[in-house]
Amino acid sequence: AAVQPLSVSDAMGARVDAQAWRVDRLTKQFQAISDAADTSIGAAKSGGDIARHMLNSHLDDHWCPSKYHRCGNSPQCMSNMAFCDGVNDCKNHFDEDENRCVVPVTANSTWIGYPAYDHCTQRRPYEMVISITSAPSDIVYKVHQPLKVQVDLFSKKGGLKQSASLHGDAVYCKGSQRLIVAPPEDDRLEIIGQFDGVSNDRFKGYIVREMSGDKCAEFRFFKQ
Ligand SMILES: [Ca+2]
Repeated sequence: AAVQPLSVSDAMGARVDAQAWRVDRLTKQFQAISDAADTSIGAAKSGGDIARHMLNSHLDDHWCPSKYHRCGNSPQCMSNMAFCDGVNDCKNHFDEDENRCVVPVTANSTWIGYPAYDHCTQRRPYEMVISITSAPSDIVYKVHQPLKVQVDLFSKKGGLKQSASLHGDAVYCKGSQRLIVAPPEDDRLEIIGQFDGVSNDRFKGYIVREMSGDKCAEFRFFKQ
């Protein structure tokens, strides 16, 4: 049989499929990153982390299974995907709480971070600035807000000040209240910003090895 050339509608269909596949793949990648962070944050049982968990009972990683969060002070657990999707899932409606569903990392906001410790970055920056350059409105999943970010790193080498400006993709997950910045450099270190559910003007920025999910640096970020 003769091979039929691809029609225009076939080609369009293939393109839509490819786009859907890319979005799906991206979502899965972010989910994997988020899971890795869940694991590493759950595994790090320093005094500071325990205190943080005690202060923020609804962020207690041990109460609910992975990918789930507590409905506030209620014992009910709810999937991350159910948070801020416009439907009340928690009995106490905590998943649709107005304050929780705000995306604190708005377009044009700037966040300045200072190292608490740093065992892994190439540049050992004394200051890291994350600027949200845009927040695209074509949201596929309401629980995830895709973002474009600029990361500026300020460091010193041999007494000389150096700076580097990097651009990349990020996503804010309303369920886990996490800003996830894909690795902006070839060292495959990603930045995971964890908001505490109380203050929307600060977050703890963990530098995480993409493959293992190990935290190897921490920066404290404040909104400028
Ligand atoms: Ca919901």
